[in-house]
Amino acid sequence: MSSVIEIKVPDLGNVADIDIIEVLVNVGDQVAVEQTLAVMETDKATMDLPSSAAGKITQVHIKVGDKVTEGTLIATLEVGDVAPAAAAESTPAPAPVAEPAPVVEAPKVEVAKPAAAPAPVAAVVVNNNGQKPHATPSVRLFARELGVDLSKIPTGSGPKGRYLKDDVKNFVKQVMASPATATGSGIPSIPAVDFTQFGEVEEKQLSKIKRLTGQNLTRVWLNLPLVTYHDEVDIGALEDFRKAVNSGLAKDAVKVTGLIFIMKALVAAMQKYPAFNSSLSADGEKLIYKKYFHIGIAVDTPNGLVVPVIRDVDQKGIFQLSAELAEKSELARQGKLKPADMQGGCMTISSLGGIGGTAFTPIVNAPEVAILGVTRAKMQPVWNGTGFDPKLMLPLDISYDHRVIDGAEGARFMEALKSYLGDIRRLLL
Ligand code: CAO
Repeated sequence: MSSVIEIKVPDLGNVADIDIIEVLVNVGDQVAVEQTLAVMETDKATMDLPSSAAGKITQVHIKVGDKVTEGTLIATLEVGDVAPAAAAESTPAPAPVAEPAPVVEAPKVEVAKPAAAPAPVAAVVVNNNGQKPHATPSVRLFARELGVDLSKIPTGSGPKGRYLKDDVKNFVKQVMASPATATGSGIPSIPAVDFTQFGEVEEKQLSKIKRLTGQNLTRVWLNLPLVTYHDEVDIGALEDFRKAVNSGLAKDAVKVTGLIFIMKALVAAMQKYPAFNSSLSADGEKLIYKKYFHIGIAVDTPNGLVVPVIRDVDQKGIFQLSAELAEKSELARQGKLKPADMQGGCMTISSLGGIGGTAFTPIVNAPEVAILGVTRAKMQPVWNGTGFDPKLMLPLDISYDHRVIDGAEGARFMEALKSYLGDIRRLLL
């Protein structure tokens, strides 16, 4: 059997004529115990007016701008199977002040809560000296639920600059729409500068590839704890072998570059250390180990960086891989790669060796967990115990997601990779 109860303003400790600044329910709404029905504000504090019972609102007796005092009727509620006497006993009370460092004492209230009621929404003491953003407890709760720091929102659009729910919603929308802060990191954006004040300028639209790459790199940079480990390996023997292989090729055949051997050596190291051929599950709880070995190769194109994927590198020979890389990198430069050509990579190689460099810190192509950077090999004196030998040293950089790979494993992986590149006969073992 249902009954009707009246929700009134409780004892506020000799404070009268308090403004109603928000009414959060309408006739017909279903409300839960302790759900905030309205918000009051004095010149020093804001307080929620919670419901003492669960039920359906049949009448709302107040509106924004009304002044209320102890006993003022707020709403009438139809509740199921509750004796009116019991309901009347649980007169609602504003929830106690729970935010740190209140600047004034909260109004004295008699709190009469049902034993098993959820923790009430805290009434918040608002400091109007700018120390705490001006917002009602319900808006604060809403902001907290979305992880929004109210102080990051420049202005509130409510009366006296008070933050409203819409301000929080708009802020979230703005953050989601911004590629640079798409993770909700709240990092302040780079301020706009009028460069014409310093000299002549020209504006050019970024290519689509550059824009998309930029968004992806920013996402990875903000989400992954990256470590980069640098080392170098003597590739003198490998280069001799590569030259011998190329000298035996027909004139129009695709030349084998060092990168092809690096791909084969990388796969062998991934087979030895399978964590490098894994991805974290979206909830971060599991590692997904891949049994296939598809390697992405970063290719420099006039429109920006693209990463074609060479599939099943473990099952292909040097010449087949050379032909495929030549074909894919040409398609990339002509902007003719299909989306499928750029999907499914297990690990990426970013080689700047044809250009120069001694070391760099490549950014992992997530959800992959590691990337290998390569710069230009050069002759260097290497100490042999009694004197210096001239050696062709290839610099290698490996960046990895530290959530998946720890430092020692990263170093061991690099040692394995170096052992294969230092003596490619090891690939046969
Ligand atoms: N050390 C010394 N020489 C190297 C070398 C290295 N590490 N890597 C390549 N070379 C040499 C090659 O042997 C070749 O020499 P020859 O002309 O005498 O044969 C020359 O440099 C050019 O090589 P290449 O770049 O055409 O071929 P590749 O297989 O090494 O690389 C590709 C192919 C597609 C990776 C490359 O053309 C490319 O686009 N590189 C840029 C990738 C990039 O932008 N990475 C950055 C990503 S992060 O922003």
